[in-house]
Amino acid sequence: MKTLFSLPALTAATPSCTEADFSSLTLPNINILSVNAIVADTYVTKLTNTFPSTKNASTQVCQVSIQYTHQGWNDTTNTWVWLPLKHWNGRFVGMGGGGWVTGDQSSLGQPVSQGYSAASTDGGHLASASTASWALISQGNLNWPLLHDFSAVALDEAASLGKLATRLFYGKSPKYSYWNGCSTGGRQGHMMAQRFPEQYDGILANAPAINWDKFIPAEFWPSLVMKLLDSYPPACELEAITDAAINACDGLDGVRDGIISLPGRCKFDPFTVVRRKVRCTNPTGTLEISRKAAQFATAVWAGAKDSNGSQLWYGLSHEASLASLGATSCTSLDNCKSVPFLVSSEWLRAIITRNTSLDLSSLTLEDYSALFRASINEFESVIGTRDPDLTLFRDAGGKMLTWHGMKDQLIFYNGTVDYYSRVLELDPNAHDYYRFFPAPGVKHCSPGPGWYPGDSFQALVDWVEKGRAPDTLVMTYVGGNPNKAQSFVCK
Ligand SMILES: *[C@@H]1O[C@H](CO)[C@@H](O)[C@H](O)[C@H]1NC(C)=O
Ligand SMILES: *[C@@H]1O[C@H](CO)[C@@H](O)[C@H](O)[C@H]1NC(C)=O
Ligand SMILES: *[C@@H]1O[C@H](CO)[C@@H](O)[C@H](O)[C@H]1NC(C)=O
Ligand SMILES: *[C@@H]1O[C@H](CO)[C@@H](O)[C@H](O)[C@H]1NC(C)=O
Ligand SMILES: *[C@@H]1O[C@H](CO)[C@@H](O)[C@H](O)[C@H]1NC(C)=O
Ligand SMILES: [Ca+2]
Repeated sequence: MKTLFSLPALTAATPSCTEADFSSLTLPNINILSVNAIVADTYVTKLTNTFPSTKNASTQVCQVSIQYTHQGWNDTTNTWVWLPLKHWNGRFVGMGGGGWVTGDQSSLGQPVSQGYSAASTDGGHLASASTASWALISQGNLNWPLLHDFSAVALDEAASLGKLATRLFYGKSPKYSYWNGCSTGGRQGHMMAQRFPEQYDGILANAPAINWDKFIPAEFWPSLVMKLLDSYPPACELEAITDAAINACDGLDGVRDGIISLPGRCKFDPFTVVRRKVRCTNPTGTLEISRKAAQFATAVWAGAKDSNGSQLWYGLSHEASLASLGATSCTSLDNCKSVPFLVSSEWLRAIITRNTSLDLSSLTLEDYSALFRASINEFESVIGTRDPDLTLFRDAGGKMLTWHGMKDQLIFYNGTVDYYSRVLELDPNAHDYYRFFPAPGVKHCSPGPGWYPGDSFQALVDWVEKGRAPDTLVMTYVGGNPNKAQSFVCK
C-alpha cells in the first residue's frame, strides 16, 4: 500500500536489536522522545481469542519501545513494536485495545509467537489511568489532543511506526499488514478503514464499539430506567427473566439449543412471568419476579428513548444478560442500588459534562436526553466511527471482517447491523470487501453457548492473500444433526 512519506535508507544488514537500528524511526508530525530496543524471551501473556490457538512456547523478540510527543499537544505516547528474531512470517499486525484502553504490549506475545511483527499503542494514556485523570486538563476543560489520540491519531501512527520498524529491522517492508481487535479494538479497526484506508490490507474488527457517541450514553439507559422506576432488581431476578425469554424464543429458529438465532421472531412478554418464584444465591433467598422488573426488561429490550419518546438507540437482545448494564449491588434481596457501567458513566462525567462529581443517580429523563444530544453533537466526528463510506478502503484493496455476538451484553448487536446496512445502502457490492457475521449465542468478545468464530483471523488472512472470501460464518438450522455444520445454511 502507498506510503505518504519517504522511507529512510536501510542501514542494518543483520539486525542486532539496538537503538542504532532504529535511529531513523520517526514520522513527519511527531517528536521522538526515546527509542529502546532489547532482546527478550516472551510468552503469550494475554490470549486474543480470535487468533488460532497456539502453543505457549517462548519466543525471542526484539522489543522496541517508542515514546513520542506531538509538539504543542503536551502528550506522551508509548508505542510498542515487537519483532520476532527468527521465523518472521513477512506480515505485520496492529493489535487493538478494550474499553478506555487504546492498547497494551501484553497483547503482542501471541502474534509474535506466530511469526508476526506486531504493534500496539497506549494512545497517550496509561491503561490503568482513570478516564478523568487524562481526559480533563482541568475541571471543566477537556484534553482534546488526548481524546483524538485515543480515538484515531495514535492508531494511524502506530501502524506507520510499526511498519517502519519492521522494515528497519528485517530490511524489507511487511508483505501484508493486518488489524486485529474486538470491542474498542473493533471500533479502532473501523476507524482505520474509514479514516486511514491505506494502512491495513486486512482488518478483523469484532463486536465493534462503533456508533460510540450514541451507544455509550445508551449503555447508561438501564441505570436511568431503574431510577425512573425506583426499582433496583438483584441480578438473579433479571437472569430469571432472560432465562424465561430464551426458553420462550429458543425453538422459533427450529432447534432447541439454548440460543435465539432468529431474534426478530421473539415477542416474549416478561409480564407473563411476574410473580414467578426465583431462588437466589447472592444474596441468598427467594423472591418473586416483580412487575417493575418486567417493566425494566421491556424498557431495556426496547432501547433508549428521549423525553418525548423518540428512539435514541437500540436495546439489548433478549438472549443478552440484563444484569450487566443493569448491574446492582445488594445488601439483601430487597435492598440494592444501581452500579452503572464504568465506560458509560465516565463518558457522561469526564467527557460530556466535564464534571467528575456529577451525580448520575439524580439525572432526570430530560437531563439524559440533553446529554445524549450533546454526545452526538460534539463527538460524532471525533469518535463516532460510523461513517459508512468505505470506498477509499475498497479502492486501496482492503478487506474487513466483523462478527458480533448476538448475546452481547455490553454493545448493542443491532448497532452493528445498522452500520452494515448503511454501508450496503451506499455500496450494494460492499460485501466484496466488508463482511459482517452475526454470531448467535456469543457474548461480548467471549464465548457463550453459541458457535464461537475463533478462526476468524485466519479467515481474514485467507481472504486477503488467497482471495478466498469467507461466507460460511452465519448459520441457520435446516434440519438433521444440529452438531454438524452441514445442517446449517447461510441466511
Ligand atoms: C504462557 O507461559 C508463561 C510462562 O510459563 C506464563 O506466565 C503464561 O501465563 C502462559 N500464558 C498462557 C496464556 O497460558
Ligand atoms: C503537560 O502535561 C503534564 C502532565 O502530563 C502537566 O503536568 C503539565 O502541567 C502540562 N504542561 C502544560 C504546559 O500544559
Ligand atoms: C434488532 O433488529 C431486528 C431487525 O430489525 C428487530 O427485529 C429487533 O427487534 C431489534 N432488536 C432490538 C433489541 O432492537
Ligand atoms: C423531541 O421531538 C422533536 C420532534 O420529533 C425532536 O426534534 C427533538 O429533538 C426532541 N427533543 C428532545 C429533547 O428529545
Ligand atoms: C457537578 O455536579 C455536581 C453534582 O451533580 C453539581 O453539584 C455541580 O454543580 C456540578 N458542577 C458544575 C461545574 O457544573
Ligand atoms: Ca435456538
